[in-house]
Formats: sequence, C-alpha cells, structure tokens
Amino acid sequence: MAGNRTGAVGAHKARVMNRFDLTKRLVGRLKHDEAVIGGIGNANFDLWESGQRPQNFYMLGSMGLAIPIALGTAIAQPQRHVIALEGDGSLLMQLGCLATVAEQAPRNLTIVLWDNGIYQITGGQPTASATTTDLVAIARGAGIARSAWAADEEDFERLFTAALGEGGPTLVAARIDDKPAVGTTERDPVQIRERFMRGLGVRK
Ligand SMILES: Cc1ncc(C[n+]2csc(CCOP(=O)(O)OP(=O)(O)O)c2C)c(N)n1
Repeated sequence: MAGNRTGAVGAHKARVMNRFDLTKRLVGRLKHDEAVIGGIGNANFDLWESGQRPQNFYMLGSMGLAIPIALGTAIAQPQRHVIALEGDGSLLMQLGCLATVAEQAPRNLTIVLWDNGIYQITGGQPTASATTTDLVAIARGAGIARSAWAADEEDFERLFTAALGEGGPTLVAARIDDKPAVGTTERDPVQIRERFMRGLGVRK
C-alpha cells in the first residue's frame, strides 16, 4: 500500500457507509475470476444480491470462518486472488485467524471487514468494536501491516483496488450502518459448495 494508504483515518473518523453499496463497488472491481468468500449472514446476503458468480462461496451457520476458508483457498490457488468478507462480530469470535494469515502471508489474500459495531442479524447486540476495540489495530498487531480503515467510499475503492494489484495480505475495514442486508442467500450448502468448486476449476 503506498503513501497514506496504510491508515489515513482511525476507526472513529471513518465515514459510516453501507454494506450493500460497498459490496457492489467491490464486485464491480473484480476482473480475474477472483474468489470471494462471504461470511455468515449479512456479508454473504449482500454478496448474493450483488450478482452471483461461480467463484463466490457463501458461508452459512458458522461465525468467523470466511477468513480461514479464504486463507485455505488462497494457499491452494496462489494464482487467484481471494477475498474474505467478514463481520466484526464474526471476526471477534475468530481473532486467531489474523495471526495465521500474517504468518502464512499469502500475497493473494484480501480481507474486507464490515464493522457495524453490532451482531446485527441476531438483534443488534453491541460488539466490543462499537466502543473499545479497534480491529484494524488488532490486525496490524497480528502482523498484517497492510490494514487500514477506509475513510469513505472512494477510499474503500482505492484501498481495495490497491490490495488486488499490490499483493497482500491486506485488510480493508469499513464502518457500516445498521441497514439490514437486501436479500437472503439460497440455503443449499451442497449446491453452494459444488458451484464454488466448479467455479475454482477443481470439479467438473
Ligand atoms: C458460535 C455461534 N454463536 C452465535 C451464533 C449466532 N449468530 C449468527 S450470526 C451472529 C452475528 C454475526 O455478527 P457479525 O459477524 O458482526 O455480522 P452482522 O450480523 O452484524 O452483519 C450471531 C451471534 C452462531 N451462528 N454461531
């Protein structure tokens, strides 16, 4: 990440944005069959509604697995860029994965954090990141030096595009509002897995 891309703003100066809007901007930047792993709930609901791609995987049921799945995919297919979309509550449940990402250091992995400060899908209970915890600081402390808050929508697009181009691992964090996801992913885990494996060229 060049110049001020490593952290122009802290968590509480970042503009509060909308997850579906940012997801559409992110999908619009994909040009090379990148794999995208949507975390449980809203992260994958908005990914689903942004246009289904065979390279998308939609995690159902388990919090905190988008990043571990993306890490495994990135290691298995080093020529393909892999993106994990994860909520703050889910990441807080699986913080250790940041250390593993930093230690493995796959250049083709980008983590996008949707931080709304709540466990939205279960009723909006506040997470620690609403008040005391800065997940970008934690990611940097884990060893992911290229971790930054997006100051606004344009900054988010710049950070994400740089992550695709410059090599990672990278974490781009966005503060987001409490608007619900715009749709719901089709809940068929076998279909989701098979389509993803075909999309990655590992299943006929
Ligand atoms: C181990 C575990 N505990 C609780 C739940 C219930 N649960 C599902 S999604 C969720 C909240 C996820 O929060 P976050 O990742 O921040 O996403 P948001 O809902 O805010 O979009 C909770 C508590 C679960 N699926 N698994």
